[in-house]
Formats: sequence, C-alpha cells, structure tokens
Amino acid sequence: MLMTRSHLSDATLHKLPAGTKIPAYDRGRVARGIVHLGVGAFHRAHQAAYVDECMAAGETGWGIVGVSLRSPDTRDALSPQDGLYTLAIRSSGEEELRVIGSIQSMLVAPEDPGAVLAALTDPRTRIVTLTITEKAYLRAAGGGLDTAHPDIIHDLANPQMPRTAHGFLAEALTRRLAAGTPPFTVLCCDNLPANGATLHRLLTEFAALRDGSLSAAGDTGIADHIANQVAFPSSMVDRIVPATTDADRTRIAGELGVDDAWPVMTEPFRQWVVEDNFSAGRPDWEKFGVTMVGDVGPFEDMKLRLLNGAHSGIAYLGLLSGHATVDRAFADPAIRRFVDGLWAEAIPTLPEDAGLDTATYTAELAERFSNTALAHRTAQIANDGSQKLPQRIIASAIECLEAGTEFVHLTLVVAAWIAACAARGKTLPENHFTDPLDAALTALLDQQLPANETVTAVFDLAGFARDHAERQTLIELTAVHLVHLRRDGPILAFAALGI
Ligand code: CS2
Repeated sequence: MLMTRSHLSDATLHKLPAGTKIPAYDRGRVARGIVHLGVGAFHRAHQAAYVDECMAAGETGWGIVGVSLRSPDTRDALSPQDGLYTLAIRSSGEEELRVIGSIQSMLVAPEDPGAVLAALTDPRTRIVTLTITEKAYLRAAGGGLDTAHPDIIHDLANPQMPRTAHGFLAEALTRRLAAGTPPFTVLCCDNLPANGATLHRLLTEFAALRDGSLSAAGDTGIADHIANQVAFPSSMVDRIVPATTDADRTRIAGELGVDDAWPVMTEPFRQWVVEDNFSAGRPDWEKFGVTMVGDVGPFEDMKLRLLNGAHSGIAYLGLLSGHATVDRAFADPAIRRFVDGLWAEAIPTLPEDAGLDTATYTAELAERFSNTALAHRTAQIANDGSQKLPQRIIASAIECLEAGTEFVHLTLVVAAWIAACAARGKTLPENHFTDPLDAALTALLDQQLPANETVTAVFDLAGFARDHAERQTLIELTAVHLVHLRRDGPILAFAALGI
C-alpha cells in the first residue's frame, strides 16, 4: 500500500518529534510589519530566523510578507505549509532542526505586481528588507544605475506594473507619500559595499528618471522625497547557506515525520550588524544577537574582503582543481595556504581603529569553511563573479596599490575567475555556473586572445577598476597568473607564488 506522509503546516506542528524547535508564539496573533523582497534560502536562514525569535519574545508586530521578484517556486513550496519551513543548523557532528514561523504570506511579483504594491503601501509595513543578489541592483559597469537595462526601461514606462526592486520601491513610496503614510525604512541585506547607501543612490537615480518621464502628468518630486526623507540603513549580513538538495529534503522528512517541500540548510554561525537608522520603528533585534551600530562600513569591508573574497578564491581555484565543495577545496593544502596569503594581503586594507579582531575572525572563518556537513558547492559561489569581485577582491587590490604594498594572491582570484569561465563546456560542465555577462564573456573567451588582451577586455566588460590610475597594473598582474593557469592550471599558478 502506498503511504502518503502529511506535510509541514500549522496543523501538523504538534506531530513533530520532541527535539524540534517550533514557533513559540500564536501565529494567528502576528501582525504584518515587514515586506521582504527576494525570499530565497538566505533570507529564510537569516533575517526570518531573527524575526522569529523576536516574535517568540512577544514582538508580534513584525510578521513578514515574503515577495519573490521572479520565480513562484518558494511560494509554491511554502504556501501549502502556511509559510512554515525547517531550518537545519548543521555542523560537522550535529544537526539542530528549527521550524520558523515568521513568514506569514508570500507573493510572486510577476503574477500580481498590484498585490506587492498593496503590501508595500499598507501602513502596517514599516520596514522593507531586501536580499535580491548583487545583479538585481542593476548597476552599470561604472557603478550607476544601468539605465539601458530592459527592466529599468520597462519600469519607467509602466510605473504601476513594475518588475524591478527599484520600480516597486519608487511606486510604493510615491503612493505612501500621496496617502500621507510615512515612508518605510529600506534595509538592504545584500553583499554590496555600503549596501544601504548604494541602494539609496541607485533608487534616487531611478526616481529622478521616473520624475522626468512622469512630469507631463504632474506626478513629480519622488526623487527628492527618497533622497531626503527615506532611511536606508546599511547592514552586514552573514550566514553560509548552501542550496537545498533533494537528499536534504528526504533526510529532513525522515527526521520530522512530515514532508517539508523546501527546508533550508545552514551553519550554526550567524551575524547581523545593522546601522541604527530606522524612521518607522524596528524590532528589538539587539536582544537576539544583532549588533546595532552607527557605522557598518568596517564590518562590511571585513566580511566582504575576508569571507566573501576567500570564498570566491576557494570557488574558482577549487573548481579548477576539481573540488566540488568548499570544505574539500579548503582541505587542499595548496588552497588553504593560498587563503592565508589572501587574508594577509586583504587585512591591512581594513581600518585599524574600528576595533576589528581579524585574527579571531579568520580563525572562525577557517572553522566555518571546514564544516563538512554543509557541502557548500563551489559552483554555487562561482555564480555572478562579475558582480562580486569588485567589492571582494578588486577594492582590496586597488587599496594595496595606493598604499604601495605588494600583493599576488588577490589578482590570482581574478585570473582564476576568467580561467573557470573559459573552462565551462570544456573541463567543467557547460552551465556549471552563470554570470549576467555570460554572452559577452563567452564570445570573448572563445577568441582565445593572449592573456593580456583577454584580461583587458574582461576589465572593460565588467568595469573593474574603471577610471583608476592602477587599472593597467592590475591588468598586468592578473595576466601573469592567467598565463600560468592556461599553461598548467592552479599547480603552476601556486608554484609561482611559492605555495
Ligand atoms: C557566498 C556568499 O555565494 C557566495 O558568493 O560567498 O553567499 C556567502 O556564503 C555569504 O555571504 C555568507 O554570509
């Protein structure tokens, strides 16, 4: 007889095994307070877990409306489960299962942009958080808004039916202003440098274009409002969240005794450092381990340059060395030594007077990268290198050059990215990882130009070090590594570094 197992939902919470943590509050009494754009696994392992703890402590006014800007998959998985999902917190020896209840409802923007605008315009919504990934901010190679992007053009022409985060935020803030509803705080949680300020600048740029194109209708002034009256605190978010696999789903269902269509895997470590600048209130996050500060900058730089920079190095050099996961790559003695070298170059670029403890931080990172229970795929981190390397690697390299300090490891990450892109369809599977610049990158790499010309063209395409006096030096340093990688892979590149 075929046995069908029931699925996770409010009705089955009481059936879960005793060791599973479940929402310790009445979900029916939670009121909406946050709209989150980009409700992927990262949000569900990080911000939603912090909010869940606030709710358990009685702060029930911050329920989350989760919005997917593209795909219906998360909504399709979680709606039948009343928004519940399992967070599996995994370390090499142990696993803790926690059911999170802070997501009240889910919307899919392309299906119903009007419903998303209604949620954003609802006066109960006081914070809008975002994890939409680097590429969804639609920055042009020079750093400003990519005004030629088809979705930006679309959103300027169709303000009531937006597709982009910029379009949704600008229209919602316009409607709130017209209705006399105070603006929400916009809390960016993506891995961008000065992420709040960056989004503030891009959205103001978008709104100015929108004001221009709507001026005939007399509907102007939103750019000024956004520039001067909306709070955009920056925040540094950190938790490693590998993509869920079918094996994870089967294992979690076995442990819970009910099916969960989309459990989220993560590590025990988590960190959230937030600039304390909220215009319409916020949960008492500091009671739950969030660090509220006046300036997030030093924490962001430390995380982007030491964690994410090393991650990108491990991903590209790991892929070129045949390692499918971070823990395996990091267990490779050459890659391990490479990461130490990378950290030694990046650490002096961080502010000395900000109280950062880089020794403890890197020791913790080494432990986190060694977590064998995560099976964090190198190919997952390899995605979108053109969007990630500027803040993870190029920024440190430029500062080293400006300070006159020598470096070799930083530029090897850039060369390894180029080599890994070129290896797709050859030694790596065709679409093993992707990048928004793939069409142009592939066309360029197919030409097999000499290393120097290749690196120059890639820097042009991606806008790396654009307008910096040190650009040419960076290109030359990167090209030396690319020559080695092309000739004999990471072995020769490492040998040239004395690794
Ligand atoms: C990773 C990050 O995929 C990547 O590029 O470097 O997602 C990383 O795992 C998180 O930033 C950790 O907080």
